[in-house]
Amino acid sequence: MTKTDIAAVLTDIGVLLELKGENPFKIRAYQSGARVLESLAEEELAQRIAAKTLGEVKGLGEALVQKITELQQTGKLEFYEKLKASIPPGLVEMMSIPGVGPKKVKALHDQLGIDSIPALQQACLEGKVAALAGFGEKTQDKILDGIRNREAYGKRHLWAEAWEAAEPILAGLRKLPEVQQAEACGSLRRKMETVGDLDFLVATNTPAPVVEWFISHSNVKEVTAQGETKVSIRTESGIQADLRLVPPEQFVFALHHFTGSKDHNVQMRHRALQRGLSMSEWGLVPAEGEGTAKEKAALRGPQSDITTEAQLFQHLGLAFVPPELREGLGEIEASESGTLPRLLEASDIRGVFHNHTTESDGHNTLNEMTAAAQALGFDYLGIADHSKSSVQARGLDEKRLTAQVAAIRDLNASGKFTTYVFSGTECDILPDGRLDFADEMLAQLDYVVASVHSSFKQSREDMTQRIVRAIENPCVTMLGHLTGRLLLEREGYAVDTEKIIDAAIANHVIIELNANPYRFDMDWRHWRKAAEKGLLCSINPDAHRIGQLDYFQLGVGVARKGWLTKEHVVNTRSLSEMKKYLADKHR
Ligand code: DGT
Ligand code: CA
Ligand code: CA
Ligand code: ZN
Repeated sequence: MTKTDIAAVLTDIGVLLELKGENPFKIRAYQSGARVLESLAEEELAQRIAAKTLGEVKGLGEALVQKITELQQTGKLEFYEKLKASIPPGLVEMMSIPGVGPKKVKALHDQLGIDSIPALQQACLEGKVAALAGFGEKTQDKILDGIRNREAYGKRHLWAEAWEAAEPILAGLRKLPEVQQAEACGSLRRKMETVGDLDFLVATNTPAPVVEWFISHSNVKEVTAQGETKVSIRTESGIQADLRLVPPEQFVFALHHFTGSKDHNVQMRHRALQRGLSMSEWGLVPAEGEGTAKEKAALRGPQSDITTEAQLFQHLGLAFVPPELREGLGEIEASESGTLPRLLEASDIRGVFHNHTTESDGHNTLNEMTAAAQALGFDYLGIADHSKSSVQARGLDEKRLTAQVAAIRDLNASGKFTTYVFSGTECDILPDGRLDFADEMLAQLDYVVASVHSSFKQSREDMTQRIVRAIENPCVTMLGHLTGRLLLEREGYAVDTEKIIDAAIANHVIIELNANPYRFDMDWRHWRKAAEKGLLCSINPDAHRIGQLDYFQLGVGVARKGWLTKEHVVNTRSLSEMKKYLADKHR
């Protein structure tokens, strides 16, 4: 465990003890112990534990030293586990309501027997909470509000929603004359599929006016924490946003630190230590000598030789690691050995497959979709409306599909658009793995996306077999949304991903990276290995209206996160290459 993790446990113990109404001195010992620990350098903690000199640090008594050592060496603490087990989980949960701390929870529990959020809500509605000493009407209203907002605020957010909230804030920060540099860090910068909170970082010598703007710009619902160099707000849409303000010379170190991920940072710090350096949000300083990293960075003054992340990596003998790859999943090793991939870029995409029109459940006509694709500069557009079994999506039967094929042929012949249209289908994979159309029908199309849209509850084995059977059909060009997941809404159906990937490679079937922000399916975690084995990816917006063709850009972000290069992605190919690929597959 790192000192930050250990400090968090100590803080937590303090809170739990307070909930139990323990002796205030004991509680304070844990609280201040956590602070003392935070101020130690990571390497100092390890050194002192090894040398058994942790007790010499002011503020760490015998009992704390023993507990910190246990945590550092085993990652666990029996005292803590027992303490947690002795407290109803509902009490801890109640503290997630703004303004409700351990003292209030204890009072509510002792005097009204409240041990959960629903019970608390009920008591508030009955006016019992206002009647308690130290509470009152105002507090009761605030608690009720907090409970109502909890659901909206407590959850994670789709990357696209987070970006929508972040973009205007970032632009606003960059416009301020006091701001030299501003960046959004954290999971947003790393392009995680969901984002917990936004992390903004600003380089400035005069933080006050920047803080002032940040807490009062148009999207702020509530200021949740405010200091001189760190503030947090909640936006109207319910997203929490942190802003940190650092002097310009510290910016690059803070940028790297707050971009994370935690795992990446841990590995980078370790690498720095091997080179006798201590790496932190404050700077890169010699590891030995007196003082914390912060103090050393302050003493040393501006580190003018490192002003970009590329230089920071270079200082540790590494090539620049794109933020999307910073998950501690081998990117540092690849960077060291010069084998980092040259990641896919949005400008590499030449066209997109898997798009719907008004023929099935889309909102725009073939003409409108083609015009929009042309406006995006695409060389080709693939139409793949639903097949007849998807009744709720007005899936096409053979007759309507045949008519659509003819309409697309005519459109291409008309010379109306420079964008070439491929005719396809998003063909349902029936519960037994057969396709919704016979081969004779499918053979008239340029390509086939095969997708599961029914019988989601099949066993993992049946579902896997079902999909593999579809993949083995020579008419299938690509597999649609592998798991059918809807992020933050619906788990995907259970499948043996490995097996499906292998079947796709063996049968020359592409797997889609569905770029709809709710899907991002197949998950980025599978792509690196799959692509190394030879799997081809298609980045598919699954657009149901013209504006959604743009989703391909989100898909590129996810593909980058999955270590994909231009060569791994089929729709980076030119129109003639694409025509040839599809014709070959048909044969
Ligand atoms: P999120 O907000 O849950 O989607 O995920 P992140 O990655 O944005 O995490 P967040 O907002 O808690 O912190 C932003 C970055 O700051 C994180 O990616 C790495 C850095 N960081 C925060 N806490 C720690 C920590 O305890 N240890 C280390 N090494 N880095 C941390
Ligand atoms: Ca974050
Ligand atoms: Ca954060
Ligand atoms: Zn679909």
